[in-house]
Amino acid sequence: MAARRSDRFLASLKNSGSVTFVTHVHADPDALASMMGLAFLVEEKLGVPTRLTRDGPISRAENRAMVELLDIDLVPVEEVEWTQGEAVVMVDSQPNTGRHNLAGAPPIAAVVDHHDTGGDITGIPFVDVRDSLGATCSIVVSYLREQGLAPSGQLATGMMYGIETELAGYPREAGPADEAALIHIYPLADRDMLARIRNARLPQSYFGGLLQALQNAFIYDKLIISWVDDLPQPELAAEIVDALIRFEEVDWAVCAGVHGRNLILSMRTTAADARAGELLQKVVGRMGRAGGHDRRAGGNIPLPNDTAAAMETTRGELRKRLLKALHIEETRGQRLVKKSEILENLQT
Ligand SMILES: [Mn+2]
Repeated sequence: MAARRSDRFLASLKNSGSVTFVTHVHADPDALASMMGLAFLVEEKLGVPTRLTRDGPISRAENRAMVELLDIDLVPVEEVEWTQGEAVVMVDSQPNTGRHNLAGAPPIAAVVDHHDTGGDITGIPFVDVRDSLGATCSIVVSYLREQGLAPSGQLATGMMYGIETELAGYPREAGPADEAALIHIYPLADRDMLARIRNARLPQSYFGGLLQALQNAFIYDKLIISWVDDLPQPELAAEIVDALIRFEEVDWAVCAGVHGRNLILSMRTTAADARAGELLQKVVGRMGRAGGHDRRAGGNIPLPNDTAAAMETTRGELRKRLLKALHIEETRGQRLVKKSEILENLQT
């Protein structure tokens, strides 16, 4: 009988003294809970210590609530002191796609992911990349089931939220394995904790960012782009496009917001045959990095400096490439909210 995936995953790590998990920049719930679940598997089955890392801050309110309530211990990846005999496992991401500060790290032993946009996986001993799945957590749940391990309430809550956030609004990105995973872990999850994560309280900066995003949203035919000068936190870009894609006049939504020296990109589409991850990767090209799924994508373009001119040049180039990729004629964007209305609202 051929070895099960979870057996092969464990076999690839069996000679390691410890296992460190890494994931993409600004880890999301799927990434966080996948690391938790695989760390549990490794500790239970191999008896070696594990650690979880983060690449960049986690600032979205729900994700911070998740980290706090589930008590997830994360080491900033740039502060990790790599040791001899340690194995590195990458989850919810692939090498050379979503920024990883892995200088001085041992080679990657395993990759477990579900993104469409492939990375450089040649020579990696264990690879399980299934883009037919809605969430990496669903792969992790299947491993735990294969190995006969029952997750704790905390872990089940995390994986439940990881799958839920990946599928929210995009059920067609789910496969039977996602449904099976949800059905399996729902009875084990702490619904009260889940509710506290889902309804995490928001900082004042969230509302300022949202207002800025709406005031700077422009419609180009079937595309809407929100240009945010000052994103209070990078993950807000995703929250903004999730709202904008519900606008009935468009099929594509992009938020391009400046955070530090980076232009953070988030994209959504309702187009049935779209491959958003690949499209955004092509659009961004060598300007930066991008990746994602059929209907959702994200990316980031480093700005050469923090002058308004540099920002305008980058934005202009991005707009041109987006319009071209979506076969939209170069036009002046129409404001989502008229400037006169914005000014009028301020006067009353
Ligand atoms: Mn994911």
